[in-house]
Amino acid sequence: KNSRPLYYNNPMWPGEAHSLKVEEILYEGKSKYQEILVFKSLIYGKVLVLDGIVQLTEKDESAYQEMIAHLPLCSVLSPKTVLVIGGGDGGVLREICRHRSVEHIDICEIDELVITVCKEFFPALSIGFEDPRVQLHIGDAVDFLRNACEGMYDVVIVDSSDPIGPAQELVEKPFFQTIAKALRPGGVLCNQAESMWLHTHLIQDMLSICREVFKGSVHYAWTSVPTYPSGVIGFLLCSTDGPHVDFLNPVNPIEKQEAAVKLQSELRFYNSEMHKASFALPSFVLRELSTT
Ligand code: AAT
Repeated sequence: KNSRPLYYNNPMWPGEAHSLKVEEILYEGKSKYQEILVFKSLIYGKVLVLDGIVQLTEKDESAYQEMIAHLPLCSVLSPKTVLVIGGGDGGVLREICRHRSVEHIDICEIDELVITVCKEFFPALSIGFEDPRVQLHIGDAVDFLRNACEGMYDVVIVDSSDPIGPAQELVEKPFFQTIAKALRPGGVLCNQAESMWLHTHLIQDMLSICREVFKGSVHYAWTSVPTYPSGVIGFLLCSTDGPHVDFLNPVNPIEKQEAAVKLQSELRFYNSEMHKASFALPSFVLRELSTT
């Protein structure tokens, strides 16, 4: 349609766009917060797009959801309470639910329509909402965290969209401070942290905020997601003051967990080798991130 915006003008990646052949448009709508689009692509299966930005495709969603969930969950012994910010498709919930030790998962998603649409078009992801340990909260994560109990969570996962639109405040210092407060001593945050090829300044800013706010360890990891801008996406892993967390050598390896054989055959991307490898950074990234 002529009315569609020109997506190569997105300020997060000016002058750049990635194209996927649309076989069929399955859903187009607008919520209070964003435009929602679901289409069937030629090679990547169904695709979820928010405000013109690909959030997931059926073909490569496992790379993102498995890494953002298991990197933090395998870095602490016996995680029990988890908070997910964003993640309305349910894929991160699906991954967290694989951990038997987990007793309670809160999820705070701002846009109820994302959940409704994903339940219809992405049942393999939204299955995450069916687990009885999951409690859904519809609202802005900034407010949710302001009211969260102190020291309540072992792990917080921020699976949020890019910081334009409803996720703007989710890269600012007060937000990270409320997360640190909501974590128990030695608790862990894993935060979606954009592309090392496109957003080194944003990553630098987030890193320096997190180094001030989180008194344990702070690391950057990354993975390959072909349909995200530049084909990679990063994660910020931080721990609060308390028992030391060694992110690089998982203390709670996925291979050693209960029902591990079944679990490993279900995982498409994550394993302990991928975990360790994800912290290796190219020289230009090491240089740019070390000065902050
Ligand atoms: N797993 C899919 C990947 C996502 S989804 C990001 C979700 O964060 C969206 O459903 C959006 O509605 C939600 N969200 C945005 N802002 C807020 C907020 N303030 N509070 C709660 N939820 C919010 C992310 C893909 C990353 C793509 C990188 N280019």
